[in-house]
Amino acid sequence: MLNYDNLSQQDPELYKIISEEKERQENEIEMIASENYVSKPVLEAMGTILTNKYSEGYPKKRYYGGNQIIDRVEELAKDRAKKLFEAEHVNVQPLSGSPANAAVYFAFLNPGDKVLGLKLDHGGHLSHGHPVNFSGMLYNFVQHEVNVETGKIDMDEVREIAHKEKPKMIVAGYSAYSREIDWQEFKKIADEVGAYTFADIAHTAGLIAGKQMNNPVPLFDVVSTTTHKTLRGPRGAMIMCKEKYAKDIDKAVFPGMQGGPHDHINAAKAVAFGEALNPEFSKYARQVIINAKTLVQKLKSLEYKIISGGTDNHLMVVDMNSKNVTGKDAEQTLEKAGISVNRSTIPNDPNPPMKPSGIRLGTQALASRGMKEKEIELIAKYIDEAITNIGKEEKLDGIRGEVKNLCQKFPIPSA
Ligand code: DSN
Repeated sequence: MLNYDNLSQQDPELYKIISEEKERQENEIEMIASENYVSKPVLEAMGTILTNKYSEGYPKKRYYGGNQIIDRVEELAKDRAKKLFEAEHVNVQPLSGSPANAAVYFAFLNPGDKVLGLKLDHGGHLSHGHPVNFSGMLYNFVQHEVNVETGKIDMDEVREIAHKEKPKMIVAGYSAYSREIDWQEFKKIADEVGAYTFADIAHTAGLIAGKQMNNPVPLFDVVSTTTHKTLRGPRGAMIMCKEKYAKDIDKAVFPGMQGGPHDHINAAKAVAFGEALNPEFSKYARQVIINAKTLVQKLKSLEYKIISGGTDNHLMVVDMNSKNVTGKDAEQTLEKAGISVNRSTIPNDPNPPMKPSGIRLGTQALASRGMKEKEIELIAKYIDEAITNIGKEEKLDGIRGEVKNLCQKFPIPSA
């Protein structure tokens, strides 16, 4: 860990809690598809004095003095992001994924406008129109589903709904969908009905930056992403768009949605984008996908049902009905065995979201630790042993010990 001498002396109570979390991260397997480990340089940038500054506005157009150096931080983050994703314009100020998406809707839509997106229980995101979310409350979302048989997005259905509903915007890019997305076809459909194209690549940004998945940025009107998932940067987000929408997006983020940017986080974004521009990052992105495919294969051989039958990215949704276990029980059992996953709905889930039928697994954090196929096979075995021994505390403790031994051979990058 970085040097926390001052923190440990002044606030031993909090320092102890953080140390325990560090130990947990070091000794447990992280398979939540939206998490990762940042590098030490990213962590260092987040802990800098840049947090002391207020800088409402944009480089050279701030509402506060003393921003001549902060401007350079933000410009660096923007330039690197543009290069990484071939973007015409980038706004690096969004604080997180949902506010970034809110800013996109603010920029392109009026309340009540129609948007087409994927249903949450089919792999979509809350901010893609769920009724309990601001997106579903403010805008008129119509939603498509994945095909019942294949578990994949059915572009014929998307086209049919788009032609019938004539949405003003089509959103693609998901939180629990394991397949490549046909950005070209989405763009074609949007052009047919005169809709804006919006891609939310929060989950796959690192795999796109690492050149292992297709990039919607040159094609779509606007693209949002978080920076902390496969992209391995600090907690935060950004929006990329065509130059012609730059002003609208910037206005929607500030003053539309947010106050002052978090300059220490923008500095850490710059560091992470720099890391992602390094050719080594492609090797990581490639290994993430190899690991995910290996995990699918192994789990299938152990008779787990994988939604859509496989994966093209870092994640998969496992239908735990194939083992007569709920997603909640699977999540809690795996937690006891030292493996973090999250419960997940499956398409047309008969069970409620707090007790859904599936779990979602991701392999990006494992790849960041340097784990490869051999370790993934072992982890699949631990998962299966844990699920087979639900309720047997001693057995789960034993697996936890084996997990810890494995983890100690692969230190986390941020430690
Ligand atoms: N919480 C993120 C995820 O787990 O996918 C999305 O908001």
